[in-house]
Amino acid sequence: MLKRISTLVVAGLTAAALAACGTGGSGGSGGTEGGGSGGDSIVMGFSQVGAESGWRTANTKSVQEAAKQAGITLRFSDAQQKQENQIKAIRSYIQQKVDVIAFSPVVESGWDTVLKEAKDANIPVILTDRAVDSADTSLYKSFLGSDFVEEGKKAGQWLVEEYKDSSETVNIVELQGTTGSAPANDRKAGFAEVIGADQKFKIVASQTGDFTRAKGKEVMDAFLKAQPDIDVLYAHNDDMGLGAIEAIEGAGKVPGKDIKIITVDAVKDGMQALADGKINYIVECSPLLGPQLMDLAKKVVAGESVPARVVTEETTFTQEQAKEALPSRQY
Ligand code: GYE
Repeated sequence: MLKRISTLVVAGLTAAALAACGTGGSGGSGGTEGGGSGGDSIVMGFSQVGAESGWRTANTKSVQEAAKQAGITLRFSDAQQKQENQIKAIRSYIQQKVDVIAFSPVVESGWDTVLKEAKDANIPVILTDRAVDSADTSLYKSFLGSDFVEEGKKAGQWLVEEYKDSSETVNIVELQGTTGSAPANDRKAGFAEVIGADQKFKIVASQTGDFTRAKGKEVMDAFLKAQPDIDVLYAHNDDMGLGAIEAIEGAGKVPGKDIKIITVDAVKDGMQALADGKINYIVECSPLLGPQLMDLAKKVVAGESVPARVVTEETTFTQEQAKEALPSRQY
């Protein structure tokens, strides 16, 4: 009983905090809902990972704009890359009896309890962008997002092609995304699988840069000090790659030439660096998930069945392709 009361108090406080600092959607602290279609619009609670990268900023914008467009009232919260904040936010949405909960899980593990609470409250959950590793897939209705293993493989395939005529050892350093996150796990695995077929590829150092520019620079600085001979950097996102470029230039080396760089995302800043020759190849990961998410939400709330998995369509970019694509790049 005590536990239950304290849970309610925490949830209540979180709800107040969310209403006070929420950036999107209804913005109100209760009472009548905003949203396009009057009082009875669908209310979605959305727990975002954070604001760690250009990708994330574009994703947040896409979700907020698509909600407005669809007449869905959005209650938005930013978890600042902390799972405990996401769990609090989800509990708060359950207390608020929202119609649907969507979230991008910062890490893969540890969601079963809170997802079970949502299910018991009959509130459907949609995973967006990142996956959970729950064995019970009935805990959520759908997972909308990229195939991160495939992205890692595409990065590896470019490297294999780039070095196909060389038999010398290729020393690779890897900047991983947030530890335990689906994109970090899968981009690492896909890449390792492809390059693992040829012994000449060696990952000499691999560490997390938490998907941020600052951490990417810091870890690359350390790599450069510890590793005398780096041929390639594989960064799990553009932002870490951009931070690493600063470190490489600071060490008097030329990014894109002395050290070849492969990243994932293809946000504007990354594409600019690719067009400028500082990055060699980018695997696209689309953040524009908002419209598909709102479609799924409407169906789920209406009780219609939806596909368990919706995979985002993506491409890759060379330096030449980046120059062409940049002027019309949306994010
Ligand atoms: O690649 C990275 C962001 O989950 C796909 O998260 C997303 C990743 C994206 O911080 O830039």
